[in-house]
Amino acid sequence: MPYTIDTARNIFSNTLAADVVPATTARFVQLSAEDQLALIWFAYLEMGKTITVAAPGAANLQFAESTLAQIKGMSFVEQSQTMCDLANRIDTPINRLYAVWSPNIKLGFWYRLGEWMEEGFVAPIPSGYQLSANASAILATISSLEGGQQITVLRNAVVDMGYDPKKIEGYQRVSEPVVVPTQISERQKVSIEGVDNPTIIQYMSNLNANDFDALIQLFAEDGAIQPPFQRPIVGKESVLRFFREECQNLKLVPERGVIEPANDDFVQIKVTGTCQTPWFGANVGMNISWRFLLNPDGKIFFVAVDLLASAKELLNLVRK
Ligand code: 45D
Repeated sequence: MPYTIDTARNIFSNTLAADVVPATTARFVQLSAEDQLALIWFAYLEMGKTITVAAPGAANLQFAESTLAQIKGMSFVEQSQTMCDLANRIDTPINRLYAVWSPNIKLGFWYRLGEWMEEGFVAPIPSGYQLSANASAILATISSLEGGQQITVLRNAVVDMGYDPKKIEGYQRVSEPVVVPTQISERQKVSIEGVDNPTIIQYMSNLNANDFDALIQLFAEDGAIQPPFQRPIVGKESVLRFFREECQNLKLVPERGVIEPANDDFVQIKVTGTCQTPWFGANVGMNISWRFLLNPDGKIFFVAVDLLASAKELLNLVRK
């Protein structure tokens, strides 16, 4: 039977992803808006004691600048309402703007609001705010997670706020400009224990170099990528857009892997290692696996990127 995207998703099906992340996100979105904001505030403060988030670049903030200025000009009551509206995902002008921003713009926007909350320009979480019992339990869960899982929960919370873009007719996404790829001579050589397949080596190297035009050439026409806890993004055009909008300045550190033949002259390859986001750099190494299915032409038909349940999973290269 020829592979479909759906059957491809099952390769190396014994890979253990950090399901605690979507489970925690699902609990989080049930909370009241006030609780959501306060919980993130406490989680962010707590995390800030051990890991520092990098200030967003100007490119990430330029599209949020006028909205930020608008919020800064509001009264504390209006500011609190605006932040609650974001968490409540209702239909407001600001929520419609927020909806079409790339994840990095959304994160940069909240980074700046957080700074202003600390500096007294934006309404703080009321001192002595009491989290509900549910919110306290979720905060305890988040605190117990490893760093890569914590920042993924926070990122999810931020990405899911605002109005639902699918409800905006003909919406145009807004994302930061694409940076120039790293010069070939400056690129670090990739080596992966157990995997010398050129498509895989080039995938890692091109992604690390922000060379998305070269990267997309490695994919089959109907190829797909499945980011952690997301549905597959299918077709070269959509995959390229995803790379340009959401994958700049990542650092992939693949360590080891296995290659084995699959049906119909396809090849399946699993690689494990870590990945860094520009927001936290080497402070947070996320434990990752890449599950590739290459077609007989050596093109990527499917790749799933999973955030692993634990560091122990990095050694799970069983051929299943
Ligand atoms: O509500 O091979 C306040 C792909 C309180 C590509 C706040 C990949 C109120 C292919 C604190 C102000 C991308 C799939 C809020 C690989 C409030 C590929 C602010 C994987 C919200 C490997 C909160 C990449 C703030 C991966 C400012 C896995 C929170 C990338 C900031 C993962 C949180 C990246 C930040 C992650 C979180 C980044 C900056 C998880 C960043 C997370």
